[in-house]
Amino acid sequence: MTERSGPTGRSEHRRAVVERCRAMAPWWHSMTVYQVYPRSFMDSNGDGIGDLPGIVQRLDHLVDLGVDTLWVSPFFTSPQEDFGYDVSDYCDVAPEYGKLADADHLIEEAHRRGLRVLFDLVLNHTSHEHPWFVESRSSRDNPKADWYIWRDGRGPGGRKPPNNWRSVAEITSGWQWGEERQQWYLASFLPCQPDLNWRNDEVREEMFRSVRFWLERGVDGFRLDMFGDITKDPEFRDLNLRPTMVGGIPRIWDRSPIQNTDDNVELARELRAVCREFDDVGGPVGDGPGAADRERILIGEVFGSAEQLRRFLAGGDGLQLVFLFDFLTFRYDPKWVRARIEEFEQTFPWPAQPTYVLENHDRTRLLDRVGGDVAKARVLATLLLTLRGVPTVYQGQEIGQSNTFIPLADAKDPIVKTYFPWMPEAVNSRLKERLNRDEVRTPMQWDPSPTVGFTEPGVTTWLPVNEDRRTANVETQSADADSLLSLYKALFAARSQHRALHEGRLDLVPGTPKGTLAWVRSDGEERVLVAANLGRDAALVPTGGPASVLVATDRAVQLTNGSASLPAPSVWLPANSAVVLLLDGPDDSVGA
Ligand code: TEU
Ligand code: CA
Repeated sequence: MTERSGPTGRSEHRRAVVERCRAMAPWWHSMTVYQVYPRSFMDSNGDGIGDLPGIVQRLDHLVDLGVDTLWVSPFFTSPQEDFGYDVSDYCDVAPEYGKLADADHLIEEAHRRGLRVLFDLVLNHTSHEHPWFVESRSSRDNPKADWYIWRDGRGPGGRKPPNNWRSVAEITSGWQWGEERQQWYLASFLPCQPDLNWRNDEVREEMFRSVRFWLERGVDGFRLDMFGDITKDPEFRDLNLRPTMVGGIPRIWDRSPIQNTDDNVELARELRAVCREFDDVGGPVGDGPGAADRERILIGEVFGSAEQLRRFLAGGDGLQLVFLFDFLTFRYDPKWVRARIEEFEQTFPWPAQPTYVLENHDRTRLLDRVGGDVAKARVLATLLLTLRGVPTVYQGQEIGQSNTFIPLADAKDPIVKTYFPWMPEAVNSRLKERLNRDEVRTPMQWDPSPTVGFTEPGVTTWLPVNEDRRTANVETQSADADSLLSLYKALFAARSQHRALHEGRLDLVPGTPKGTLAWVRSDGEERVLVAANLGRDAALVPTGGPASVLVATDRAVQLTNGSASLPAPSVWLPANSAVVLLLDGPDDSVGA
């Protein structure tokens, strides 16, 4: 950040070069992502379970909202123990979601509307029901014996795990006993998800074959599940204790031997090379500036510091993007927000792009994090869509769906069933980080009816419908200019209409009043000022000159053009409000 016009000729030169290159930025630079959890988005055939034809039926919602890229969580063949994150055939569709032709149709229908499509690739593990694992576990010398990570145990009869590697939940070992082989297999997430052995060339080739399978069918890229966990220490060294917090979750172990390894960065390069084979394949998508640009993209689900995660970009030869999850557990505090923006700007300078995420299918909804205060949710939406980088919106976030409380005893989520069946409900109901992921996976609310337009009336939905449906639904909010949905639409529209907002540089404004923060996005002559008041009191933020309002979260937001008592042109922001302003002229004195 704050790389303001430098004093030396050299930095001016760099700025000029950057400005020129921005004009040729690849399509994903200005990408906005909408995450669909297929089981809960739209049910087309009345079985209470969302499906691929259902997604197609609702694609126009994405267009109306103004996003340009759809990410679909896994819909491949699976026993659904982890609802699709346990794949048993990478090249086919689970019957409850449709047929292969439905996946093709989804890509086609999305492209026809100018939307890009990302699928979700689970490379770290398969389902234990995948034929590869069934074969692998059957004996020590079958052809796929080495396709998963098998080791002899320690102690008498090898009945103790090979080392101290922990599963992601960390409360149990990462090793599971395989009776037939009398050996242990590694399962980083759940026991039903054995980790593939990526050091085996046949595994690599076979997985790359599945990647090509979807690239050939026209998919624009992939979200990569647990990407940083794939290649582990070849020496199987023990983990050391190092208690810390990562993304609001307590971590006991230093996972560096099994997470974000150099070999895993190498894998990012290999995968990118596979994608590059397809960069010129396929017709144009949409009619925007990047219309003919078929670069396929990779966005990694990775965990660690921004500094560690940047390595996955491999200087432009690795993943194009990594998810930065800090905002999933944001602190509603201008100092915290400012520090994150500074960190992301420093770590991911142009042409790299940071990413911003407030919600996904794993974590507590943001409305629950702000005590149900919609004004705060509106401020956060404004940050998400005006910062420099790629924003992701999770289905239902745009209408302010909240967590649906579901007691642990009723959980379908395997995390609860595997790791926390012992947890008393009295404790669970008080946890701020919700354990049961079902709570954020209830049906998408299209209208206020009991089955919310997700399925036919009277059908029992796979998870219960949230009671907030009466106000948090697409139909009701579409008819209300002051709704959260209308705000999201206005923000997406401003973002795509103003290059400064989707491709411009970002400069934080120093010295704004207590409780506030502000930044300027600029591209050539165009300058947009975003100011947010996260404080308890109203505040006046100087605009540095004349401006006009593009979007405001609150009707009370007001511009003051300078008067005897208030000489500097400013914007008046009530508590918990934000504004997006188009500045007149290329003046550089904002915040002065
Ligand atoms: O999640 C990986 C992961 O470590 C976390 O997101 C975890 O789910 C969360 O901290 C617990 O609340 C990915 C997917 O997003 C998740 O849905 C899958 O279950 C998991 O991988 C296994 O594939
Ligand atoms: Ca269905």
